[in-house]
Amino acid sequence: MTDFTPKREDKFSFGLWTVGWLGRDPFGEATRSPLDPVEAVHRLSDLGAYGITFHDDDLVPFGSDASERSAIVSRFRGALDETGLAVPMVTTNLFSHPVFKDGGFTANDRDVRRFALRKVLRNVELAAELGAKTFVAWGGREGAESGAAKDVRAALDRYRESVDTVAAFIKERGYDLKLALEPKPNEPRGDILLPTVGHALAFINELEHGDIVGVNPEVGHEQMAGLNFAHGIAQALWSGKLFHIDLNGQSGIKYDQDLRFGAGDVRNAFFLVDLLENGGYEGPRHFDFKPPRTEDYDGVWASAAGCMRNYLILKERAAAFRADPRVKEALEASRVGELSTPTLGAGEKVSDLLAEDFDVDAAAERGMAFEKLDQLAMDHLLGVQ
Ligand code: GLT
Ligand code: MN
Ligand code: MN
Repeated sequence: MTDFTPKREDKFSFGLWTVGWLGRDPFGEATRSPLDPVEAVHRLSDLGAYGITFHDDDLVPFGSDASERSAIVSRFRGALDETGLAVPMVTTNLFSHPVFKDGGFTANDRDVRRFALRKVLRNVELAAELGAKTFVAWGGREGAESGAAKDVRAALDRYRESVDTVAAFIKERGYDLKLALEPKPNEPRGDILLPTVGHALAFINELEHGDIVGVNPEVGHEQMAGLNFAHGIAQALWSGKLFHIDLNGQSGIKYDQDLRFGAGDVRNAFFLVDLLENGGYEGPRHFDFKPPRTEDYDGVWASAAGCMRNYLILKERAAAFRADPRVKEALEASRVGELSTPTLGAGEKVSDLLAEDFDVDAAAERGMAFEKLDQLAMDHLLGVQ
């Protein structure tokens, strides 16, 4: 039996807001008491994680003054030094405080936009100070509930202006930091701007400093839109824009469940891990989940451990799938490798293509043998061989 104990080199990281979620939802109060960030660092380190991430306000409560901030940061740093845990990513809370009710970067109120930008720029300094390499921007409040309330084209102008300003600031300061935009279709806004990976990639192409801007897709967010997450990740990788990832679980098109990784759509999780492990992604395997509010702290740590365990199990299953000679044969029969051959030959002219003869009926009759291949994947996923 394989040992599924997480190691530092597995690069598992967790948001402070995940294990620290108190269980407050739109229908009920908190079911857990606050978690000290220093304890979170120690517990995650003991479980085998390599990193912890946070929003500015998760660590330093909104409204703290400079001396409070520096005391909190230095105590947190002490725990990092003691455990060797890294801070690979930092993000900004532009959604909790009532001032952000209509968004941060795209609020209609210009003063709010200027405040949001200042909050982000200050947090970029903290991210650089703690050695983070990725700075995530999730625009959960950037959106609308009604048609006339938001001029979407103007909002996108302002979104671009802010992201470019932050990226230019990072370059000017010489920070070794990249920005990653996190798409989500809805919740908390009725409709959020940059709702999917595809929208975010198209937006990045319009930026002046898009070279240091990529995406931080979250499993559940794409699935809330009914999309195939592994396909979205493949396109982000293909574009060289997968800077970071939020792993969790989701069962179909409904509210953002933030289940532990591996729960929900386990088939997509299998193909996702296969892709991450073989597709050249070297960044953190970051979990953005919410331990259900039914759990006490024992349940929280069991849930965090489960995220890592499920990743490692799926990694092993995906490796066994790829190594199986029957799978190699099935891939061949399905002509999967043939897709890597360019459609036109090197130097071939369109006139040659136009002149070609083709037996359409014979090609139409050939089966693609995908079902056999998929069943082999199922067998491996279910641990039956
Ligand atoms: C919030 C959201 C997450 C984002 C976090 C980063 S905040 O919890 O639900 O998906 O990744 O801002
Ligand atoms: Mn997320
Ligand atoms: Mn989510």
